[in-house]
Amino acid sequence: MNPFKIEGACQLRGDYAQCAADYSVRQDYARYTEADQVLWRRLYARQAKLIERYAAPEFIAGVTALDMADEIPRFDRANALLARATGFELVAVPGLIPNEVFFAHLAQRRFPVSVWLRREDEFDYLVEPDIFHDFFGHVPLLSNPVFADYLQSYGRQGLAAIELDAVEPMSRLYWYMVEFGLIRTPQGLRAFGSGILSSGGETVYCIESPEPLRIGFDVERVMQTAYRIDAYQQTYFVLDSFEQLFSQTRGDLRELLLRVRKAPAIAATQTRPGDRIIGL
Ligand code: HBI
Ligand code: FE
Repeated sequence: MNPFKIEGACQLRGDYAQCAADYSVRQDYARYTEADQVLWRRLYARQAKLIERYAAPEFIAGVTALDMADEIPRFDRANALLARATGFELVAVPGLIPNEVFFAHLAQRRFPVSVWLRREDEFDYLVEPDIFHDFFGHVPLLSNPVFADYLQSYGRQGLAAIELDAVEPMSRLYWYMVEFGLIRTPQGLRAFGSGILSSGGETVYCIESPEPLRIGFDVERVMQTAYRIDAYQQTYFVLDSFEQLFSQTRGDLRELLLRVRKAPAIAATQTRPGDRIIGL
């Protein structure tokens, strides 16, 4: 039962044969090999060194609380912590799942986490989200109350966007915030996006490189901006706070979605009058 193909990939990696109607599966911990555990520890060690300097404090706090350095995390243990922190619950899934199922999980404060781990030769890059991208990249911020509320609200908005045939603007919002978002802190720019913080190279690049554009967050501008999935981002959007993200997106987005859905996309290499360009 393969939900959908991602462009270019002939077949999704995960095993969809056993999943339930909501695409959930069991995290069969016994299936992880010692080689998987060694690879997990190497991936974790690489990112743990980088996040002190480059990650948002709220992300670092989540990583510390989840205590995942020594072995591939057990979802039931993480769920006990998340239940106390924000009421979010992890759902084990075989990999990417259809938008409407993904949105429905978020709308019920459930976050889908892939169960399989990448191969050794994918240490630096892989196309589909594996357990390291999903757990190390996404789960820490599920312990932050404002971000948790934002994700649930995003799920609800995503379900409404399907009815309006306006999923693309919602996917861009997810991409530029949840996957590749930056945030200003008293110590300077920091990353909170999962696509960044699960990647060794992009964690440094997004803060240090003079190449990419860094533009102050504006929900309509983000929804109109195209993105690429196979290279470092050419534009990053920068929050002043997580409250800003939540407050700009919690209302009724219908009107905005219909407006953006018809507007031409803005290339990730372009700026627009009114952009708040943020320097290094
Ligand atoms: N499925 N498991 C999983 N993880 C994702 O991050 C995910 C997904 N399906 C759809 C999706 N993301 C994107 O289309 C989001 O923009 C919704
Ligand atoms: Fe992700």
